Amino acid sequence: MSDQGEQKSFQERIDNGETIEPKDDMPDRYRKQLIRMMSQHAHSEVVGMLPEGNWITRAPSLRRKMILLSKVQDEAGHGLYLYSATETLGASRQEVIDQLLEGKAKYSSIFNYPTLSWADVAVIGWLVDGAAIINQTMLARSSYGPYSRAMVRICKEESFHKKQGYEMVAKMADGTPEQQEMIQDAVDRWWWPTLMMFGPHDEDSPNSAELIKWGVKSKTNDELRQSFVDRHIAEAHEVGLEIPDDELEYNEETGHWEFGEIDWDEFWNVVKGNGPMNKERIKARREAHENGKWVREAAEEYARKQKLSKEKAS
Ligand code: BYC
Repeated sequence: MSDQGEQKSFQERIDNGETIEPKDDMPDRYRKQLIRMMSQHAHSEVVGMLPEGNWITRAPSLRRKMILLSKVQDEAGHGLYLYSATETLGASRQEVIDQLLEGKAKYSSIFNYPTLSWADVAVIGWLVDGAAIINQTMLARSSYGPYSRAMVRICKEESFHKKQGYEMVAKMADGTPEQQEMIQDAVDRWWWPTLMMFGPHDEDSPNSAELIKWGVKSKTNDELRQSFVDRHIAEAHEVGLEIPDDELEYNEETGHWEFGEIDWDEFWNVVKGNGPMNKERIKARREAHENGKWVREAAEEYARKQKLSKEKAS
């Protein structure tokens, strides 16, 4: 779409709240932005299985193990929806996965932190899935049909993920002194990295204005971060947990919590690949990809045979 008139009518469609579908004309830049964002999102879901997956074999009860197994499987499913949705834009699954395995693709910074205790599983469900829901509820109204429809399904599952996390957080916060210490320690370690999930401040976010203009996002990074803070501080206080921020203060006038500054050097360091677990995460994905090679080959062979037998029959 190079013609200015076409670009204008595309913008009108967006402004009228129409959904853009894969075969519709769209500006190259819209397509590129979506491939960038959706593939990063797909990678985040798949890499995001690793921190919690670390605890599957050590879950403290059968019930907790079943919940965790099902949650981690859900994240794999989210990755599949999102890789499929990205394919509708003409980016092959192979191409985007190769970028991840070569260490060239971004994925959410949050998954480059280690899960040191069982309490981290609870806090990931509560905070990380809680942050994801706030962001993804907005994306469920995104202008690109396949992305928004994937988000509707994903949000339903994320909502269960958050509930199971918060239930576990509440239980530990009401448990033995050791359990209370464990859960507070996990909150102390995950709070700030979770705030980083929402991305840089609006003035430092090169993509936000364009994504908002095209109806992909409808809120800015800072607006979403504020919603997260307001909601989760109330939930923390309800179960007697402290938020590790000395500057936290409720502003009666705005009705919002004011909070301290994020360590942006830490954020960019993690995004650039130098976080505590970046190398391990990519190594684990490469190994999983290599171990799954026979499945991909078998599926391709099956599809080839099906095609041959259909051709013979016709
Ligand atoms: N980490 O211009 P900006 C889950 C990058 S998984 C890494 O504001 P944008 C779950 C950004 O990509 C779901 N990189 O970008 C799974 C850009 O770089 P490029 C996680 C980040 O796109 C398992 C640059 O910084 N959710 O829920 O407007 C277990 C400038 O940023 C980050 C998603 O993936 C970051 N945190 O906004 C449990 C949501 N932040 O590409 C749970 C989908 C920024 O220009 N994505 N960058 O080189 C989004 O909503 C948006 O892309 C972002 C960034 C808010 C992340």
